[in-house]
Order: sequence, then C-alpha cells, then structure tokens
Amino acid sequence: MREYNFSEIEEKWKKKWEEEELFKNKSKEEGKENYYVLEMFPYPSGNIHMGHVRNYTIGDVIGRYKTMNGYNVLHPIGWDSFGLPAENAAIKNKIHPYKWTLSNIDNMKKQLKMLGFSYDWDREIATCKEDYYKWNQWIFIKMYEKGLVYKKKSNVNWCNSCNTVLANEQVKDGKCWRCDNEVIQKKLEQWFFKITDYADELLEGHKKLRKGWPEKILTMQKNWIGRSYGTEINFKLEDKEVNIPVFTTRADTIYGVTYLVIAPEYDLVDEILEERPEIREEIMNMRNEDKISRMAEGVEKTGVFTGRYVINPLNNERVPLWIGNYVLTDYGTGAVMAVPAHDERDFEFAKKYNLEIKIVISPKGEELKVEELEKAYTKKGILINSKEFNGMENKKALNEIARYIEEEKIGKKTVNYRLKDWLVSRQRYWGTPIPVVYCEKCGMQMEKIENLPIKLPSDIEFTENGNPLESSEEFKNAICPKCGGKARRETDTMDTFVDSSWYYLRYTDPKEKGIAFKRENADAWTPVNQYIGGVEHAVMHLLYSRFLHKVLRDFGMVSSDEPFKNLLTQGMVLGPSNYCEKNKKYYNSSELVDGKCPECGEKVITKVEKMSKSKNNGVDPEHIIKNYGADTARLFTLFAAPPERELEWNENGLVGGHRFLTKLWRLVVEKPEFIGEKEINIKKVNKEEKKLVRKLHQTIKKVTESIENNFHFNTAIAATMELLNEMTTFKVEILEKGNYGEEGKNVWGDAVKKLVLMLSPFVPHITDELWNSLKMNGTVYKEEWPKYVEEWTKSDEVILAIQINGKLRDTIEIAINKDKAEIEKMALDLPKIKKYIEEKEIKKVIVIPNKIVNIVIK
Ligand code: ANZ
Ligand code: ZN
Repeated sequence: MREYNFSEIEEKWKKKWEEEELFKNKSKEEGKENYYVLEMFPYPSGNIHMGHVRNYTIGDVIGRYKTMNGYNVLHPIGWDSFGLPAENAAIKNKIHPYKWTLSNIDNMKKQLKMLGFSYDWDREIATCKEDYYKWNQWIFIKMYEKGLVYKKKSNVNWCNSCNTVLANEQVKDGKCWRCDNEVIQKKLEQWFFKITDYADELLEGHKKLRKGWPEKILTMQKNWIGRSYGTEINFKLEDKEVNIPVFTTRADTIYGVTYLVIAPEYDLVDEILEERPEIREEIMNMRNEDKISRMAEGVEKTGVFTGRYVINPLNNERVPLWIGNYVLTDYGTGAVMAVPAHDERDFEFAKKYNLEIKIVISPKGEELKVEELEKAYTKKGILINSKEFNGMENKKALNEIARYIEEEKIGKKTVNYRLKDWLVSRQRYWGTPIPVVYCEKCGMQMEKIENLPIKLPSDIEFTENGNPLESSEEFKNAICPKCGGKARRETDTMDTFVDSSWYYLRYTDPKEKGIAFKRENADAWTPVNQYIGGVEHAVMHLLYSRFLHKVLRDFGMVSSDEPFKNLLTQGMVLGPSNYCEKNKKYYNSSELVDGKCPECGEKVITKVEKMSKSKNNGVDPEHIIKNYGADTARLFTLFAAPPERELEWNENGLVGGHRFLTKLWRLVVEKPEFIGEKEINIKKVNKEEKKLVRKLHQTIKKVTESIENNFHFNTAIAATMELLNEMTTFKVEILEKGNYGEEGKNVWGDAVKKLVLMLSPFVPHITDELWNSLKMNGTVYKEEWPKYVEEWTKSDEVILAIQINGKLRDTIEIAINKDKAEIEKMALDLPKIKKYIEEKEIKKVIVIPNKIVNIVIK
C-alpha cells in the first residue's frame, strides 16, 4: 500500500491539469449557464501572503463547486501592477519598476500555481502593460468628452512620504491609506472624475445589492456618500451687496441664529485679512489643522470675529460673522448659520466666546430657559420666539419655513453630499500617463485616440525628489494634436484605482485590440456572480468600480448597472505577534528561544493580531506548502473559520488537517477489495448498511447546504469529517469482520466515491489521485456534484420515550409509523419497564406514535 505522498501527488496533478488546459474557459458551452467567480486581483509585491491564500482558496472552491454543478465557470486572475512600491524599489535598488514588477509577477505566479488554483491563465492581465493601460487613457478621453473629467485648483490631500496627492477615499483617519503617514492639505491644480454625478444612483443601487452584499459594506458606502436634504439660505452682508449662502438641515431654527461662521478657507477671508492683519496667524493655524480633527467631537473649537455683520433674511436681525475651525470648506457652502441653543458644536463655540444663545424650540408643555441650558436642546418640540411660526411642531415648521424661503427667493431646497469628486491624478511615474498635452497656442488638449497608448518612457532616473516624469525631456516634449505645434505633455499619471475599476471587464475579452472589451463578452459574464475580497476596499475600489461600471454602461459598452452581484468580504488572517519591550522590536514566533526574546532573553508580549510585515507575525505560505502540501494549507484556511470571519493561524490546525487527509487516504486506498462498483439496490441493503447510506446522504445534504448558505465551508468540511469517522467504524466493524450483506460492498464503494467527490473542491490534488485509484478516469473537476435522496437522509426508525406516570423510565428504537397496539405491547415488554409495573395496576397506556408512550399506574 502506498503512503500519502502529497508532494508527488500534487506535482503530478498540477502538471496534468495544465497539459489538459482543464481550466481554460471556452466562452460558451452549450446548455450551460455562465458563472463568473472573481477574487480581487493582487498587487505584485513579490510574495503571496496568507491573506492571499485565504482569498484565492475561497474563490477556487466556489469555482470548482460551480463547475461540478454544471456551470460554465470563468475564473481569471491578473495583476494590479502599477503603484508606488515598484517605484520605491527602483529608487532603493536601482532596478527599473517594470523589471521589478515582472519578476515579482513571475514569482507570485509560481506560488499561486503551487496551490493548485483553477485559474484560466490564458486570460491573465497586468495593468502596467501597454495593451491594458491604453484603455485607461481611452476611457479618460471619452469621459472628458462627456464632461466627466475636469481639472481644478482646490485644497487636496498630500502625502509627504508618498510624494503625491491622494483622493479623499484614500485618507483614513487623517493618514495615507498606503503608508500611514499624516496627510496635509495643499492647494493644487488636479484632475477629477465626476463621481458626484452618480451619487444618487450609487445610493439607489443599494436596493438591488442588498441581497448579495454584506450590509456593513453598504452602510459604509451610504455614510461615505452622505446624502443630506436641506435648505440653502442667503444671508446678505450688512455693508455690501454680497450674499453668504449657508446650508442647513434645520431651517426651523432660523429665528435662533445668533451668529454666522465661515470656514477659514472661505474666499471672503482673504479680503477680511487685508482689513485685519492681526488675525492672520489664527486663521493660518486653523487652515493647517487637518480636516478630520477639525470635525471631530470633543476637539477644541476655535474661531475669530471678522468685524463684519450679516442680515438674517427672516427677521432682518444683525448677526455677527465669525470664522471657525469647525466649518469645513468643502461641505455645503462652507458657511453655517449657528444656532447654539439647538446644535452641540454651536453651543460649545458660543459658550467659549460668550455669544448670544436664543432658544426657539421647547419640548411640549415646558419652557426652556437660557440660563438653565447646559447643552444644546436637539430633540423635537414646539417653536417659540419665531413670530408667525410660534406654536408649530418643529418638523412642520421646517417644511413651512423652507417653503417660505423658496417663495421669497431668499434661498432654495438643496441636497448635499459628503462624497466629493474622485481626484485621479498622481505625481508619480509608475502609473498610466494622463493623455493630455498643453500647447503654447491651443492650450490644454486631449490626445488623439490614434496616438494611444501614450507610453511611459523607459530612460528615467529614479531619485527621491519629485515626479521622475518631469525629468524626461523625451516624454515631456509633445506635439499638439490640434495644430501640430510644440506642446508639453502632462506628467501626472492616473491613480491605480482607475486601473482596478474595470479590470473584471477586460477579463471577459483580454486579448481584444480594437476596444477595451466587446459588449457581447462583457454582457455574457457581468455582473460578476461572486466577488471576493477585503473589507478595506468598501469605499475605495468597491465604490470606484461601481461608478466606472455605470459610466461605461452610459457609454453603451455594457448593459448591467452593477459590476458585482454578490460580494463576500473575507475576514483577516491573524497570527501571534511577539513584542520585546526592551528592544522595542517584534519577533517572529520561529525566532524566539524558549518563548523568549532571542536577543535579550526577556519575556516577550504575545498578542494575536492581523498578520503584517510591521508586526513580523506572518507565516510563509510557500514554507507551509513544502512541509504539509497545498491541500493541507487549503483545508486549514477553509476549516478554521467561516470565510467572513477572522482566521487565527495555528500550526496545530495544520497538523490536524494533514492527519485528516492521511486518514482519508488510508480509508480509500487500503483494502480496495471492499469497494463494490454496482449501483445500490436499496431494497437489499441491511440495517447497518442503511445507517451508512443515511449518513452519506445526510452529509451530502449538509455539505451542499453549507456551501449554498454563504459558503460556510467550515461546516461543510466538519460534516465530511464526521462521515469519515462513521465510515472508519463501518470498515472495521462490518467490512473487515465480514458482517456485511449482499449490498455491503456497493454501499461502501458508493460512499467512498461520493466522499472523494465532495472533498474535491477543497483538496483537489489528493481527491484526483484517489479518484483514479478507484479505477475512475480523469479528474474529479469534470464529475458531477453528488446528489442526495431526501428520503434516504431520514431515519426509518424513531426513538420513543417511555414514561411511567410522567417520568421518563426508558427509551426504545422502533420502526417509524408502527401501529399503536404493537407499540404498547413492545413498551410493556421492556425489561426495565416490567420491573416498574410488576404487581402494579395499569390504569391506562397512552401512545403518541413516533413520540411517546405514557403508562399510568396506581
Ligand atoms: C443650522 C443648524 C441648527 C444646524 C441646528 C444643525 C442643527 P449634515 O446632516 O451632515 O448634512 N453644516 C453645514 N455646512 C457645514 C460645514 N461646511 N461644516 C460644518 N458644518 C456644516 O449636517 C448639516 C448641518 O451641519 C447644517 O445644519 C449645519 O448646521 C452644519 F439646530 O444649520 B445646521
Ligand atoms: Zn503615503
């Protein structure tokens, strides 16, 4: 008997699959429905990590499972291969980003192949290649023609360590999403995509997505888009014919306005500074605070009086105009009517600067007093001090006042969004060149389509100062597409999130040369049936691609409204981190000496945290594959937790997984003489054998349902483990002892085959080997997923409780649906029961079939 030699087996099958082009998708297969499963494509950093292993294993199981269920499955992979790390490596190691990237791709491809993923490598794409980024440029120009791209000078986020601007979505808690560095504000001219044009549709689309997307992702997008209905009201400057419009969601509080606040960046501020240079420093300090902390609760509010007044258009009151740090320049109008009595932030500000507080809403039947007010009253109530609106419920007053304002033309109802346009230009080399030139005569011009792709120049010096493209004369010197004269090329490149916003469409038509992708192909496969990736992309990639998909739809390039029908966000992979307080360093578990710091011998602090380079707590997938095999690595990541939850790495789990596969191996390979090959004749199956048939069908049911129910592979695998245990007992007790009947071997053979089939999506190498050892040909990938017979999952016996005077005294296992008289007789014949009823008078026997027998005695 052969032992389970995983490396030999895995090698052999991977080669076979490749030779047979098993995973190559033929665009169409007669009679089969299409199914597109996709994992977020990797950034080629150099090596895969456990997060990749988890992500791609989940996708692979889905792809294999759907294939066995009769779908024509598309399962592609590629590389999100533009981006900063390549450029930083170039500066550090003097290796060109292209070279660095391609060699990383090579290595990671080799690693992914080790895991036996069912990718159609024929469709592989890399976004840094000309045949891909050409279409980014094409999309950019088309969007410009439709008014969806513009260039504008504004306050933007700047990361000093990445040396480039960032989109709002890429700033997390005031820090750069990529490098965690503090982000500052700069006034720069930049390129934007008009995602705000689609804000409403991006929100409405949630209705459709609710069925297939995690609620938390939709909530994050909803909050990010932040739609808010309100009123814009004009407050006129006292001494000038200039309006300062404010955005408010609480028009009902307008009689309570005691001052107005504008953002320190507000246009008027520069004019005020000329009059009052003494406040310059305060203003500059406010401007330098970052946006996040300016808005945050509990942060000190600061402000300064401008010396000017505005007029409240409803009661003509004179209202002082202030500049305050808590007003943001890019929300609403950048100006706020302050109502300290009913807004927390205004209240805090008014208290600090001793500004008037005026109550205009009181709870029903109560009158609030300013002297007693300890915080803003923000609940509902009845209007007071509001002239003709007095006595009105505030909700009604809100509508009435807003209507009045519109009628009197002192303002209008508006909608505001937190979402801002997507800043897509970057001051870096390793990205798609923006296809624009600046002509001395004609000004800014889009490139001609026939000139695409505008290629990145290769003779570049990578230094730490500034955008390397600026230093390439060859690149910068261009010809104006309009007049043919001398022009200068735009040196900004595109945000790499542009690349990843439509790559799933390119997979449907990866080799097409004349267009980004043909509509018929895109429509055949999208929306992607199942998308899998990290939750960290909730308001970056997942929002941008929804936007771009809609744009492409409006170009007539694709029919669907959404890119991803179902989304699974897998949990993080956690591992133990070990921190030495003395050395202020993290050590990998494998470096510790007797659990202590290898350098100073002190005890380390161990925590379970997300695997990361900075915590030095990663495990190397390649190492695991070499020691345990790809199947074990796959099994462990699938079994340790349901996909959406965190997965805690532990070596024991891996060992356990390997033990299970070894048991499986022996079960199938040892004593092949017991494996019957005929179809089961259920009528001839004896009682013990029937138990196994039942367990098998219950398992098929459980595994199928667990996969169908949000891909809960962990419960599916647990069920196969139970089955394996029961089969082991059957083998030892029934087969090896010769206690089997006419159908025994067939029952066994059937169970063995179906167990192998069921496990194949999870552990495809060992199952293909076992399948062939069962004298079956080819790969399990091409077999059909096993079906269960509902009737056979049910026991034909029931356990009845036997009670005497309501107390449980015994149980009995009998055939289902026996008649009452028979049950009664059997119950009374039980030895235990006999003992209780000896010499007693039986008054009554109540039989509830399939449930209970109650004997009433005196
Ligand atoms: C008067 C008022 C009275 C307000 C009241 C609230 C309560 P959302 O729901 O987020 O849209 N606001 C408007 N523009 C602002 C800006 N640029 N920076 C900071 N705050 C701004 O919030 C809308 C409310 O936030 C607006 O309604 C305004 O304050 C403030 F009892 O106006 B309110
Ligand atoms: Zn950065």
